[in-house]
Amino acid sequence: MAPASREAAAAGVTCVDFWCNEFGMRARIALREKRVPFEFVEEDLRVRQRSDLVRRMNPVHRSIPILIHGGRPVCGSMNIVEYVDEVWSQKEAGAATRLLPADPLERARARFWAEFVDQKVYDAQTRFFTSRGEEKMAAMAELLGHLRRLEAVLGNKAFFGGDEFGFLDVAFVPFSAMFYGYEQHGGVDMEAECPALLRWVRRCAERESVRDVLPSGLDMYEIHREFYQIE
Ligand SMILES: N[C@@H](CCC(=O)N[C@@H](CS)C(=O)NCC(=O)O)C(=O)O
Repeated sequence: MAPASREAAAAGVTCVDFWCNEFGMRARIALREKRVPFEFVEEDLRVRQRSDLVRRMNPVHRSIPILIHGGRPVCGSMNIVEYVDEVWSQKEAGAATRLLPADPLERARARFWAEFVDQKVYDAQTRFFTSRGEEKMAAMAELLGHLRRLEAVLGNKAFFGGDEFGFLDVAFVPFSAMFYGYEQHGGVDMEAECPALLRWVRRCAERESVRDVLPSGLDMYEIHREFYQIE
């Protein structure tokens, strides 16, 4: 493990992740929103075998991201976001207050749509990248359908929860790094297909937390080509 910065050591927070992991980006955005110093330990997903650290800290799934706080692991990206939101709930200078809405109904809705991203969007995106021919085109159409549904949830609001950047924005914004790949690989014009989502992406990108974490569309596309062996 690389030596931690003094601040990260003081906070006792480590995030084990790979730079282009959509799930892990959520954890890192949440930590940055809350101004929590943390050590980043890279787990290279291009290497098949998971490290001893991952196998020890997440023996059930052996997946990343993993947040290690005071030596104890928290696994599952949205679980990590909720944990960070609860533990660092005090307003630090310039930090986000709560990522989850205060209202129970709004909280339930935010969790519902975050799960929709994990199940529907991620699944269609994976099929889009891994399939060929008609199957690929069907996956793209399905993916666009899911994105339009999310666009309807966003409506005229600045962010999914209203005026403030919050839980569902954190859950979904990492996927926007793939939009360039959808265009290059699926031949769609994202601006024309989902204009409101694209405005939301630009709004999110004004945030330091998002800019610091999200890779460029080109870098994401290149690594997906490598992962999925796309010519
Ligand atoms: N539901 C999990 C999904 C995490 C996940 O699937 N991570 C993948 C990378 S996208 C992983 O670590 N896979 C381990 C491997 O490929 O060996 C979460 O939200 O954290």
